Amino acid sequence: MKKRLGKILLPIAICCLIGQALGSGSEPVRLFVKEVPLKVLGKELSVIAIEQADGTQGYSPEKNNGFHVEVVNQLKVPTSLHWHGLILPNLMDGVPFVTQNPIPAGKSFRYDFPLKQTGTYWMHSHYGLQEQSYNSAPLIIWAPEERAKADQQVVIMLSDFSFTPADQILKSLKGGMQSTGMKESSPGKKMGSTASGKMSGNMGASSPSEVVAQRWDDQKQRLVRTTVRAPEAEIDVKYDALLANRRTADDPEIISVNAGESVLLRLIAASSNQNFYVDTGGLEAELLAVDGKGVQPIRGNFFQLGVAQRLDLKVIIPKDGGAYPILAQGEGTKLLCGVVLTTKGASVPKLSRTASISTASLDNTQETRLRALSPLSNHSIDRTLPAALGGNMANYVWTINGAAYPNSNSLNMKSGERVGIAFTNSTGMGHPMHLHGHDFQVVEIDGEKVSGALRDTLMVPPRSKMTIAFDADNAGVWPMHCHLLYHLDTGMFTVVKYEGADTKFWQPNTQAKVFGSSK
Ligand SMILES: [Cu+2]
Repeated sequence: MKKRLGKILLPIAICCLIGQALGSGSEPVRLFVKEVPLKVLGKELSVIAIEQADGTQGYSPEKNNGFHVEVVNQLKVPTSLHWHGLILPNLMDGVPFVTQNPIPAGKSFRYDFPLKQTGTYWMHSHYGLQEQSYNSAPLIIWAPEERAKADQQVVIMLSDFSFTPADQILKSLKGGMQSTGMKESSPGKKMGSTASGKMSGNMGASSPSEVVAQRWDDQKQRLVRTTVRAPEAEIDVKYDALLANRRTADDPEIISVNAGESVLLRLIAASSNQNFYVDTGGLEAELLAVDGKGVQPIRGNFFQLGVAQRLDLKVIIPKDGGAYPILAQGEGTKLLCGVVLTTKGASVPKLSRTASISTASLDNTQETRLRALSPLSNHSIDRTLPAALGGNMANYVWTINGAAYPNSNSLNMKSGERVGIAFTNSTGMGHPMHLHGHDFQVVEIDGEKVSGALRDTLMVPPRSKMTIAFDADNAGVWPMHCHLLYHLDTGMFTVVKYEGADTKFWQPNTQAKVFGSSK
């Protein structure tokens, strides 16, 4: 038996070694993009999942083995998967009409590259509005130091749910804009209408009321929940429910944990248009990483999480055990979702799907406190590119530097430069801005210089100015866009382009044609 096993294992080992040396050629993990049933609030519907043959959601490779995936498109329509936050070769980035052609129905596409990072990442379709149908999954990159962070680790994917199909949400956003006739006021006010199946809800900047917000408790040096009299956050899509690991709060995932042990919560905002506040309640948490990248630990029990961002929160289960809900409230809503951590024998509380009051906008309370564990090298910025975030309400169009995609405007740079991008948000909504293919550092927040977090997605709050910096060391054509799906699909999308980059796949006009297709 041992001999037989040796016969099997030896060729595999040799194969792996060759594969590693070449950076490709390893046996890929097949990821099936397929339709699956999902029951939400008593109704059965068909959504999308990214699963391995054994049903595992997504892909969680060992850093040292590299990334080896064959995406098999089992949908009836084209797709393409983006590996969010990964530093990878340009043509592996998975963005249709920027770095590759879409994967046709029934076809597959191979992705192979070495891994440079570890920690909490995720994958999602970059095709049309498929992300709203949960064409997304976790992507955790393992290494011994990631495993050593806690006794137990839990992935919590947050998403937003509407009974209204995504293309109709987009239609009502566009239609709603026209019918409300708000043309000339400030972009913030103009962008205030709300789309949902019912076309009801938070219609823009409200007058101050009691809302949930985050506060830094200076005395105890921790991030906490507070309530303030302030306007409710502006949102433009009103969802029917929020989901944690695809489940509503009244039917939450119950996760067994051990008394006295540490648990690392890897939270992923895989939502399409909904930002969150994360509440660990009675468990004191230590924020260890944002967007997969280490920060100097910050304590607290209340955290901000913008669309597409991640939080690694370490909690310790008390010695006498118990049941501990981990909740997320949607920004500008009363909607809640969550999971429950529970020790053996503890009675599990019922969770409500709604909070008693709504929330304020995400702001810079948390971001100004974050310090990268591994900041960029000490070097001044060679080139600063402006990125003015705006909106034009006449037809629900969101813009970067006054232009809506598709256009061939790009932010241009040269290899070897330290590049800054200066965001100014003149609108009334926050925009979670994502740059593909690079880690960047937050270096300035509202006029104040900081050695902030390394990230791949930056929440730029309403009327805020923030500057990021990164080293132009990964040539190509890289998308940079708002990660609110209905903003990116209506123009808040551009590319950063290296001088001399190969642009053969970059076809803005063709890309724009599939924006807005929900399948
Ligand atoms: Cu946006």
